[in-house]
Amino acid sequence: MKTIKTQVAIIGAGPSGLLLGQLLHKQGIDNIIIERVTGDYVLGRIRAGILEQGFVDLVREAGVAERMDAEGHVHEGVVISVNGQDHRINLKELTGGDVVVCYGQVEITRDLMEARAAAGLETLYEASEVQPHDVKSDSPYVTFSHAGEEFRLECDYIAGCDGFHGVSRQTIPAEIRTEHERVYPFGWLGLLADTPPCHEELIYAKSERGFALASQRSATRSRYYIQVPLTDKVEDWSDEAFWDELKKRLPPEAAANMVTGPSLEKSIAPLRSFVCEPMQYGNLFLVGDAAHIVPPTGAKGLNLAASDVATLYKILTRVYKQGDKDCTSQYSEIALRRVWHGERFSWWMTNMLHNFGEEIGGNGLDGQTFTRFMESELDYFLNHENGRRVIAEQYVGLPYEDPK
Ligand code: FAS
Ligand code: PHB
Repeated sequence: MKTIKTQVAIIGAGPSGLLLGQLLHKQGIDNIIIERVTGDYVLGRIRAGILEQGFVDLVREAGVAERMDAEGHVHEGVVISVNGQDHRINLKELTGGDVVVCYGQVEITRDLMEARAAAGLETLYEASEVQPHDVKSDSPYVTFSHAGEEFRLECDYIAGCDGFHGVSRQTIPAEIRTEHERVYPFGWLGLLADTPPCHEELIYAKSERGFALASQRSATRSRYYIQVPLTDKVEDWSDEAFWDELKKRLPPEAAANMVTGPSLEKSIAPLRSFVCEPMQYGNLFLVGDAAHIVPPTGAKGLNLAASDVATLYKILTRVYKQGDKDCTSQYSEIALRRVWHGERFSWWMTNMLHNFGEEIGGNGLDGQTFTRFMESELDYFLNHENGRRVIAEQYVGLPYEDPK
């Protein structure tokens, strides 16, 4: 077994791991990333598209914002449509200036990968049997296989950035972990196409037929979703059937502007709310999807990963720059406070905008009664400025919290 050393071992080269690695590098903190698949495989995942202000600022602090600033689209508002009636949430006006940026997760990940390679930082792709050890000690380490060789990576801290199906969360003993979960009775069928967006801003549409979302990646590339039953398979949906259903759910003007085309990618994602507490165990810190999952209705998944990264980055910088090791104990509490705000907002938006059919949608109500309660809630929040402000503040993202 070959022994190598670093200060921070990062498991996972998704956006969490790459962004953390870049920020630590900027502070002169040595880190190595261990990734299970190839870089191309990571880039092949079509995921998020909306960046909160805090995420944008963090990418700039990491020194990787050039393409995002050049190609990302600033969105000052977002539309919530209810049975064809549009309600524009003026994000900038209601939050005193905050906005969101439309720039794909794939692009952010690509930019971070390129910056890491340019800085000559080590990312070990196609690693296997990755396993954290002695995380409660001051000398934790990670073992793994890579290119036919066995490795022991000795470090001070381990950042578990390895997503929902990773190894890090399982390293926290089951008797220590509390896991909260809500699995929704429907999924999202997503389609990516090289067609111009049907509207300049995003449209979250609630209709009698179910939820739909009109999003975008650029002026020439669109991203759309429709709510589908969990029993649906992606092969059940031809491109034509998707476009027809999408037009029936979006407001009339957007449907009329719709430019259809062949799908570049089409997939069904299940929706769940999930939180693991605590988000740390000894010198192991869970970051991003390794610790929490949200339904994408609030555009929070990637953005909550970013706020975890910001918290851990600030704490580790204090450890190495000021010798303040004790501040590591604050990570889980600070991260979870913002995670739960994002979880609640995403759960709330999902409840208000989807049709629950017969499923018991929560509070012991049958689906149709629950849906009626939620329609009334949505009606109140959309038709009162204070209600729109609540949505706007959460959508642009609550402020990040600094360690004490
Ligand atoms: P990731 O899962 O992205 O990355 C984890 C990395 O760890 C992966 O590269 C994986 O290969 C690696 N890994 C796993 N196990 C390992 C092991 N044992 N050893 C080494 N490496 C290991 N969020 C939004 O904000 N908006 C959206 O619209 C949205 N849509 C989504 C659609 C889908 C289908 C999915 C699945 C997620 C979506 N998300 C969305 C959430 C998503 O963007 C995540 O929040 C984001 O990828 C989180 O990044 P990471 O925490 O880096 O986790
Ligand atoms: C996307 O563009 O993929 C997207 C945007 C906003 C969401 C969910 C997904 O809430």
